[in-house]
Amino acid sequence: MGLEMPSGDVQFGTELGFSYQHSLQLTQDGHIVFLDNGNLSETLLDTDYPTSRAMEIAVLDDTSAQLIWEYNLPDSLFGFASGNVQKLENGNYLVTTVGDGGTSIEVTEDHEIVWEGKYNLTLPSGAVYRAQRIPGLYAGEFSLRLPPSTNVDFYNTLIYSDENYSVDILLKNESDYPSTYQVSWFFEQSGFSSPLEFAVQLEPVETVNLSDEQYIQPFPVLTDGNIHKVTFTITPENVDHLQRTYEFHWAENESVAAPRTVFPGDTDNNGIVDEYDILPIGVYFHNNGFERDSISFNWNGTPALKWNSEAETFADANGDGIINAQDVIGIGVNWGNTHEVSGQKFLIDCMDLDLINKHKNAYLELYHSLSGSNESVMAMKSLLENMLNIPQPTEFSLIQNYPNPFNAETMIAIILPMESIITMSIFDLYGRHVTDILKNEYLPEGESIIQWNAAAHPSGIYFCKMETPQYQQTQKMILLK
Ligand SMILES: [Ca+2]
Ligand SMILES: [Ca+2]
Repeated sequence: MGLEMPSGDVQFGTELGFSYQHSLQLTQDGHIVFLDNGNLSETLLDTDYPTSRAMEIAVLDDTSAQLIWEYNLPDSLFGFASGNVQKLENGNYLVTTVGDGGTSIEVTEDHEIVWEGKYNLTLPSGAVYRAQRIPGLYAGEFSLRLPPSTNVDFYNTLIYSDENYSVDILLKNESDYPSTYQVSWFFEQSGFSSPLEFAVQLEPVETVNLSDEQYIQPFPVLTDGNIHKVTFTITPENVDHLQRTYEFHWAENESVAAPRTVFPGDTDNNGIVDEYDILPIGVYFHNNGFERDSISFNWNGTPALKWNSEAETFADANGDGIINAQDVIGIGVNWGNTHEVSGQKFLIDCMDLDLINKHKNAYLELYHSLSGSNESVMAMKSLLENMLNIPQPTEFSLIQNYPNPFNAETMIAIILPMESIITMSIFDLYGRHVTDILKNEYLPEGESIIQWNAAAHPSGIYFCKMETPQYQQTQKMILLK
């Protein structure tokens, strides 16, 4: 526009004297910012060398514009083509030129260069076209700062030193964009059955305390002698891959937080693995607690987080976080092993009838889970038989199935005076062999329950025949569909 246009259509602006122009930015106040490549500046503006310029103009009306700001680039940064100017939020200008291998400079209103970037490109193979400063590549980045506390570094357990037990959980937007974060948090053992969720909107670098009233209120800091586990999952909206989960435990003091040492199978922690170690498993049957790092019966002192009831910590022999019949295996595996006792013993009195009766069903389930005839199994069985007054079978018996008549599933009980090899077959009313439910299988001494699903067979009378090398017996059953 420094010259008359051949078309004759452009009637104004020639006094600005620019020659070749690249890229326009419309600013928020309606001005136009652009780069004048300045190829003809020596002619039009009488410069000493071809001079590229950054310019900001205000268009006043259809026929007039006003120069707001301009900046002449030094000789070395002359850019004959490409380049652009971006007015930044701070009021400075980012000027980009192909000059000197490609250069961006940030220039203040007063023409001071406050930042420079070199692209080191060589024509013709490489040249900078335009450059834009953006707030950041990663929208939604964040950090979560956990409460100030003493970290005992065991399963990420924090100890509260603050006598008010106040808790700050600080979420910071680490990106340069306003971001919304979905927060899902879960406080185990607090009575919440599922994670609680809410959203937080944060400006760039803004920090909020998630413990504040509008988010989590009140944050449940408990001083009940237990370790509490807290899980936070933060998901920036629309940036799911940045989702992170934070887990930590907290305890009110060192003695609660300190690791307990579990020898798998010594469930009462009295220093020896014997039949009495089945007793805590019955008392704490199906209770849940903290898992250990690995599930193992290795006879090592394994550090474990204290469970709510400390005794339970030792009853979970394998460390999977639940107390069940699996943990009895640890007694068998480590039978007779001893260790030096540290900490409290948690002996269960097998003569305490109230306690034993209260957990009778658990003990019966454990009793029936015991199979085999090695020393540990025999000793535990004998202990439980005495405790629970379980009569020892002296005879073989095939008990009438239940339910009967049935549709289409029924249960058949077998009682054996010793471990035996069993075949159990079904015959129809005409004596034709229908199926084998058991074929030469070993069953333990005592009672076993066998299920038969007759869905594939028609209604009618069937006979169930149990055979062992020493004994056989048949029962009649009615399938009614
Ligand atoms: Ca023991
Ligand atoms: Ca377990």
